[in-house]
Amino acid sequence: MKIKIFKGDITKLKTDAIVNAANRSLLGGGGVDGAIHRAAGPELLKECRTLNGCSTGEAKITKAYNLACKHVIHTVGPVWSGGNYDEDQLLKSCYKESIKLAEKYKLQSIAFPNISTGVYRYPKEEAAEIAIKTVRKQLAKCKHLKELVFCVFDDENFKLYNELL
Ligand code: AR6
Repeated sequence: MKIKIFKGDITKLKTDAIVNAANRSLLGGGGVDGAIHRAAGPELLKECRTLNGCSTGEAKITKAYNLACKHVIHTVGPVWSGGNYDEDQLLKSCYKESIKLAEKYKLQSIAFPNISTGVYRYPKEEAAEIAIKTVRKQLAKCKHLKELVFCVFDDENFKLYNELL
């Protein structure tokens, strides 16, 4: 089992799945969500419309259309509201449920963005600690997944993931 760090645009990755930090509507937005929808093309939005949204902490899978990967796993991270609204449990659940879905589809590789650390304002260090701890625990239960990429976009997350891993 390999855990890697990639700095750059997640839409360029050729892993079996890339994870989208979406919102509950699953109908697109800014940040990584906007980049994924732009690169995948309008068919992705069409499929997302059939999913009836997604609760915070849950995950849903679609095809990847014009992207280089095979599937997009859409998960909805918590909005940071100070830390007393189960944000940690909800963020943990995003990583766990996305890995469970990848495993259910027998995928061998998956790439995660730094869920909730952009528009949703989750403190980056705490988010990185939760992400790393949760994926390590969940990967130990997987038969198919062989590679997990943390796709970092900004310098602060790049530094944090390098230190913590
Ligand atoms: N590739 C990889 N990471 C990226 C990319 C990219 N192309 N673009 C941004 N990031 P955010 P959230 C990083 O705001 O905080 C959307 O509008 C970014 O630097 O995309 O979970 C959704 O529709 C940050 O580290 O997601 C929701 O409404 C990380 O991705 C809301 O934003 C997450 O930042 C979700 O907010």
